[in-house]
Amino acid sequence: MFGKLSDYSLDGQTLTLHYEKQTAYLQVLTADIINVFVPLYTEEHRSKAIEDNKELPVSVSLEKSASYIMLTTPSISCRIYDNFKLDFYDKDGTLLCADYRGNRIPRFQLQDSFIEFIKQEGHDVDMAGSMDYPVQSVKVLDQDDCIYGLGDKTGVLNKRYYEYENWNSDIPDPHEDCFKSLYKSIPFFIILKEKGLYGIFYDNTFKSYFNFGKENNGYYSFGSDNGNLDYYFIGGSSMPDIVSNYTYLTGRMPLPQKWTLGYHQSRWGYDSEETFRSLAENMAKYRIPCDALHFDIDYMEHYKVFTWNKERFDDPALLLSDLKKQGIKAVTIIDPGVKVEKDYPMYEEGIANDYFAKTPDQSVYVNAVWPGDAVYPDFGNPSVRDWWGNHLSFYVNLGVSGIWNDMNEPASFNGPLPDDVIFTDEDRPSTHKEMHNVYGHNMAKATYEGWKRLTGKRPFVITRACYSGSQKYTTAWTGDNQSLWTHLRMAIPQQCNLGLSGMAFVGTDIGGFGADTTPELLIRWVQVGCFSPLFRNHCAKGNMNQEPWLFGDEVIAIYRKYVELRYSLLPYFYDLCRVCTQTGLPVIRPLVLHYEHDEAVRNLNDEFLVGEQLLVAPVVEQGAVKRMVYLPEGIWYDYWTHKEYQGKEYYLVDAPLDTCPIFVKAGSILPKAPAQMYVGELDNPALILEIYPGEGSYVHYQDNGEDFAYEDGAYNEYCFTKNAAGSLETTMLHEGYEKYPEIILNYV
Ligand code: MIG
Repeated sequence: MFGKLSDYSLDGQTLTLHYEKQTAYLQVLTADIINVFVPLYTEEHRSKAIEDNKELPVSVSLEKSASYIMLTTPSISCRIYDNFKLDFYDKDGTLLCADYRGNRIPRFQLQDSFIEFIKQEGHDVDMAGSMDYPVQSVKVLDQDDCIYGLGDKTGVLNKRYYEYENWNSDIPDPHEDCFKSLYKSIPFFIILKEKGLYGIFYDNTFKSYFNFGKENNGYYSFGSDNGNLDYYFIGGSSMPDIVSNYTYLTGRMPLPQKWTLGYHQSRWGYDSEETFRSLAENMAKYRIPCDALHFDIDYMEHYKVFTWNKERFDDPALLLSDLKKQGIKAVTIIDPGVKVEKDYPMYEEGIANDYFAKTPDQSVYVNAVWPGDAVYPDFGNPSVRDWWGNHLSFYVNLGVSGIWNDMNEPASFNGPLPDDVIFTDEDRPSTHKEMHNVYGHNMAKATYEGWKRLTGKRPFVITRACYSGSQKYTTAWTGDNQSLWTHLRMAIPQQCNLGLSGMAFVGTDIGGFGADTTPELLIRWVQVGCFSPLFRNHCAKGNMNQEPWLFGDEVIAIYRKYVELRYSLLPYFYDLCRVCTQTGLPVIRPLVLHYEHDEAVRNLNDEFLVGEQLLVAPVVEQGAVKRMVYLPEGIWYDYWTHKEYQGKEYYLVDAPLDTCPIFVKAGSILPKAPAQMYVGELDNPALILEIYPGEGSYVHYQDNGEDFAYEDGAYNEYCFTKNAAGSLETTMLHEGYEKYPEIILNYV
């Protein structure tokens, strides 16, 4: 396709390659990261995920040999051949990633006549045929390669042998393992090899396709209908290194407000002041710690965003301030769709300023969502983002503490928007086809930036749809799951892969959104969900309510136990968020992230790590009261009983309904807090350190948990180290905030 390499030149860290039929570029960004760019669509990258210039000065050399030229950085080298075939090597000369040179050989093909025949019975014929796209790359797969990442896709942790698409989709049907897309588009994956590993970030916002060995076991491919061939080869010496490098490029989650790590109660259908008051009363009555109640679309007037229903809410500002006295913050939903209605300010202002998406003939594009006929703010336009962000003052002034963005795939009641609807890409007109996958991203960016301007606090934004890099602006939930055991199981690999893909602050609807939960399912779900950064029970209108007190004393007691567990571990969760801001490593981690050489964890779907110190092996099978647990190398302690286990072994452990098996790594120093009903109930409480046998050290972070004063040094950083005699030494790495009145040492 490209022909022979006729000429090339290295300018700084960018290599320009002139082929007979095409010009291409390789840019060395860091020792580990090389961008591959073929301007098939625009001359520039126009990335939504990568915002600043990420090129760091590194030494780059170029050598010529008979059949290729070789670009070398301190860590990787790339051999460049005719026809734009590229092979990447690590610095020891091990081939990591080779372009595939052979013919495409689909594993199976069906005759057209037979396809028509089986379609008659209603089968969805899923051809594993050759995926040939105008923009694509096909690379060699080795026998043992495992593939991780790709955001919120359903199914198992290791994506090898499966195929996926990136097209943000609102799918209310039960999410199945075979779904190709869900709400999010995160075109980043990690290939873990028998020897070595690397990541690929394919920065293309058009509908994209990923075939990880389904077409043929010998190669994988990624491609799109349109856009540039623009991808980053990401090297690194370990999985954490690759995740760090990817988040160096696309950004890391900012430090959250501490209360956002508390418990959130939600339901679509909480629709009046009395409902919210009685929820708060029940939280107190049943002693369930709680930091937030969520206001779903029912708080609005006729589903008009930036309005509040006066009939069902006498005085929202008073309600919110009363809730706050009890420590409970309000999070309100905001959908993108703006109701078409004369004299409705959001509509009128948007029309007057030309802020909504247009049809190709330049009239305002109208579709239907909750408020009926609605128009779509053109969030790719910076002025629209400012306008939207400024209007958030409506919520700030009422006392709202966080914003939850829904329906921002964007969704409609009439299926996908047409490809040719006109949206803006910053300073140029674009189309829905190109901007669809970044609509949620741009909405989140508008929300984050507006909230920060208005409040000076760390914004709390939740989104359903997003793109790579959205972690800089928003947390996310996994959308409309259902009260099904399969969906509880799915929550683990889904959150692990989101974390590997940069989205560290995530959660699932605890108890399940659609369908009806059961007492047992709710309990097993809270045992998993209490480890998600976003810890929220949410369910759909029309289904059984799932507040914990509706299921009797046993459920309340067990539910409370896990909410309390979470509150006791809040300092640990907050530390993990701090670590994430610095390294990009997620809070919830698949075991393979830290034990990549252990084959037993490469396909492990029902256990996860919280940071490096905790391993959670929840029960995700109905009726099970024991389960098999795999512990990786090292010594581990049962969190509840302190029983010692030797790693690299399988164990059958007890897990009655009130027990979620949790293991603590030897040498751990777990920071804990005394019991509270909400974050900040106790003014500067003591820090408790739970100290496990074995050598170890731990860095702990402390600040006011709310604003940006830490950026000017208003924080403490402690390093706790256990010496050989077992006693603890504390070093202050940084001092800039009021210290703990007391640090309590609990030796296990
Ligand atoms: O079409 O706002 O995923 O969490 O409760 C349903 C109502 C719209 C979908 C979200 C869900 C939310 C619901 N929304």
